[in-house]
Amino acid sequence: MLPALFSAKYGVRKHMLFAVVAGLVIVFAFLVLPFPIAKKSSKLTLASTAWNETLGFGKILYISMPYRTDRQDAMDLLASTSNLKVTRINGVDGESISAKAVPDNANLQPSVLGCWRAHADAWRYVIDNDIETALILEDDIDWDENIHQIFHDLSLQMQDNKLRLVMPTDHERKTAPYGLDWDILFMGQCLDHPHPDYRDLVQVYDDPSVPSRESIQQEFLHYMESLGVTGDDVGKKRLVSPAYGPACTMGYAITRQGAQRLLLNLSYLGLRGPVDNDIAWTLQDGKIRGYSLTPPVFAAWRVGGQKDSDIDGKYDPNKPISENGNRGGESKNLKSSARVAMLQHLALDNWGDYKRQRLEASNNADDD
Ligand SMILES: *[C@@H]1O[C@H](CO)[C@@H](O)[C@H](O)[C@H]1NC(C)=O
Ligand SMILES: CC(=O)N[C@H]1CO[C@H](CO)[C@@H](O)[C@@H]1O
Repeated sequence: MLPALFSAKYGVRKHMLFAVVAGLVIVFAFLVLPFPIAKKSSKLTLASTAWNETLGFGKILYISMPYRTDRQDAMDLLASTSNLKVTRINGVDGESISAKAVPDNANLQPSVLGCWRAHADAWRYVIDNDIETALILEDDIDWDENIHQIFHDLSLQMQDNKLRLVMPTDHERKTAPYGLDWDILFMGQCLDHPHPDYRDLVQVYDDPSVPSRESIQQEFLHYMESLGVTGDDVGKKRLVSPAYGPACTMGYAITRQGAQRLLLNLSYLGLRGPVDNDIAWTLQDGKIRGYSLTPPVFAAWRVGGQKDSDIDGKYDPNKPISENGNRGGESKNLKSSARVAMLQHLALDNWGDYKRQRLEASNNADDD
């Protein structure tokens, strides 16, 4: 009996000891692990959505004229080699737009109107499909092969963004890797200039995928300089700053509210010029809130010749259609072009591989 009694007593003590230790651990956890650690890890969790197929956005849309099947092949191929999923929005032939459907006071060439219409369709898609944020791309672009890492780093900045006017809501902290405090985020502009009174509003951060100074176009070097990024920082830092005069619509993100504001000011109320000009004017009027990323992360892919533009859909048979071809194409402001990387990733030397295998086998046979 004695041993049993002893072990029962010992068992009670063991349970008590366990309870005390567990209690201490819980108290310790509450005292010593306050919010910053939890916050940091939830920021990282949210940023990690940049590794998903839509870069942490609700959708990636791209605009392409229905007849540019060559560009659609290229976009789907490029996206697949970067583990991205893109959804096409059809480009619009301006001639097909009824005079009644043209916004008030828009006195524009059909091709310019068609370009506006395609973007307006993308904004509508965002609203109709209840998408919180979408990336909108044109079909002739390139990006860096480390695009997921670039957006992961951007997310950490945007979640903790000093350009914000109000603290992020719980909903934003949970679901919005880039925040929801903006209407439009320019990432493929061909130039921008800062608001003269707000040059202090800039978030500067390290990004190992920023190209060297030699690969950055003058307009962006000037832009960075006017915001105080000079010397050795050029080629190392990326900037988030308020968009004020961006041109080109190659790559930008919008929030649902951004889509509403764009449709309001650039359709319902009228249209004052080409879509990118009117977005810039609306930013200058202060009627939408936008940020720009500099250097931009989306760039035009250029092959030379008529393939580079879809302005009126027609082509001149007496002029070159493509001068350099995709192998000789180029894009600017990128450190490591995904289009160039794609050629290497998919390169194969099938018969060479068989030949090497055979050689190896016969060498091994000789050794035996
Ligand atoms: C990627 O993450 C975002 C943010 O969480 C989400 O809205 C989107 O649906 C995700 N995309 C995919 C393809 O899962
Ligand atoms: C086309 C159009 O009417 N745009 C308007 C957008 O909003 C600003 C500010 O309200 C107006 O000045 C523009 O005319």
